[in-house]
Amino acid sequence: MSVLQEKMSNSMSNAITALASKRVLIVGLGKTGLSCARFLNKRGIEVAVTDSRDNPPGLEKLKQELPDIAVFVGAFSQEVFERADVLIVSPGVSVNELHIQAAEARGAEVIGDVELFARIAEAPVLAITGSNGKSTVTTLLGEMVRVSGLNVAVGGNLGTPVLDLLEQPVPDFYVLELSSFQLETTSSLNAMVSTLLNISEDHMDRYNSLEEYIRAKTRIFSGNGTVVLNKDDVQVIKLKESLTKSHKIIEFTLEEPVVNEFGICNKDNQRWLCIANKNLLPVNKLKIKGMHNLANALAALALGQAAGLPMDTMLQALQAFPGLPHRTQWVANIEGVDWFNDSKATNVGAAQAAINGVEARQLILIAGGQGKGQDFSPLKETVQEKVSTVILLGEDSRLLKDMLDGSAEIFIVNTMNEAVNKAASIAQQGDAVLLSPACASFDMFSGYEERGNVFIKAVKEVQS
Ligand code: UMA
Ligand code: ADP
Repeated sequence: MSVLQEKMSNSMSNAITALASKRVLIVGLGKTGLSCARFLNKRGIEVAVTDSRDNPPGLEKLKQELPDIAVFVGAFSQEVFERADVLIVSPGVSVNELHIQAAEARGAEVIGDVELFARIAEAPVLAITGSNGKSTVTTLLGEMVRVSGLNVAVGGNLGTPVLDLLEQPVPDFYVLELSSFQLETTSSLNAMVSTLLNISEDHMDRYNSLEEYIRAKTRIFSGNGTVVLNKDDVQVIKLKESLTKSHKIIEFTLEEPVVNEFGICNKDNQRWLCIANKNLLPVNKLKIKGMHNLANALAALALGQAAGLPMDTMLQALQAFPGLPHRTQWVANIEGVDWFNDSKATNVGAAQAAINGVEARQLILIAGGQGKGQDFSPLKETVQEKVSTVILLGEDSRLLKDMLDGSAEIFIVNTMNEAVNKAASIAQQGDAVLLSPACASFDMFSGYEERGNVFIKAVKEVQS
């Protein structure tokens, strides 16, 4: 066994041994809960699992694969929580949940899967959070590592639970997308480089205030790694003061950058991505569009540079990156009208970015769904400036209509098909139709992917 392998297996066994004498309860049986149960069971740790739904998504698989594990479904029971020394809580379950609070008060340890991962992982972690752009930056940075000829494991909120990444051979880097929910239960991350891309209201049904949401996000900076900050975001840059002593900071901006910053320069009537006054790549070489995507590109370059990746391979990966589905994804041009699927825009900040990023004679916006308690008012000004018609659907369509009243022509419809047909009946050559809901999708769909796919299907029907 090499020294490195020995060190790795020591760290794995220390974290696991610490759990061996404890009664471990996994809270939540979705992707995360299932991955925790598999991971710990494989290493001989006895666990129990609980979920407050009667038939949680991971139940069938758990029963098939690990029939001996104790599972408690239906309303959370005090008795089950009382027996636990360590709670591994899924991101969808709030740590303010009464049973969790009570367990913590009597001395139980409350962690998440990312915390367990952090105690075990032996390769450096590059960590990304923010209200918007996380998945894009995470995927892009993962590509930059890969194109640089290194091994990378990419996961977290993006979809692959972090403990699953530990089942693969140890890579050169872990690139993790982390949500505020995941960060709430994480304290040992110590990322080599981390970033908080931006802050706009989201998940206000889970947090008591924007400050509480920001506090959860800033946990990504734990340790003493390099921090990448968005100079243009007032809420983000406010955090700089508290960080300067322990962290090296790199900033990015959509303005002209100064020393060591990444930004946008104008030269010979062209816009360039640059570092300080050095041009890196003309903006028109990028496949991903919109100012928000320039910010994402700059953030990824800054993260990659701090991780020691070569600039030339990073730029190669950036030029080739087509973007992710459901993020300002171009779907079709039908009789001169461009259709875009931005179903992943689940909050106002994301929708504003997409609306500002689409160029058209007139823009028709399809929005609505579950607002998650967020303040819709910042959307009004953006709609007034850029949007001619708004078509609303979903649970909070009335709330949105009241808020947007007077800023554009507004229609309320019942289904995505109706929304698409309405948009098709209004749009004229040179216009664009953008699905960018500013809301979660769970009132009508299984998630943003299904919502985007239903939209695409309806658009294709208009086309045929
Ligand atoms: N549950 C309870 N009681 C509750 C709430 C939830 O028992 O009060 C149970 C549910 O019944 C369900 C289980 O918890 O069975 C679901 O767990 P979960 O919501 O944590 O979902 P997972 O399937 O484990 O997926 C999670 C992330 N989900 C959330 O944060 C809500 C996934 O992010 C992530 O991809 C996955 O872990 C792997 O890391 C999704 C997401 O929507 C994409 N994230 C939010 C976002 O991006 O805005 C933060
Ligand atoms: P996240 O993983 O944080 O939800 P994504 O990369 O999946 O972020 O993008 C989701 C949506 O957020 C996009 O469809 C777009 O509307 C918007 N968006 C992406 N990047 C940014 C950014 N840097 N600033 C603001 N909005 C953004």
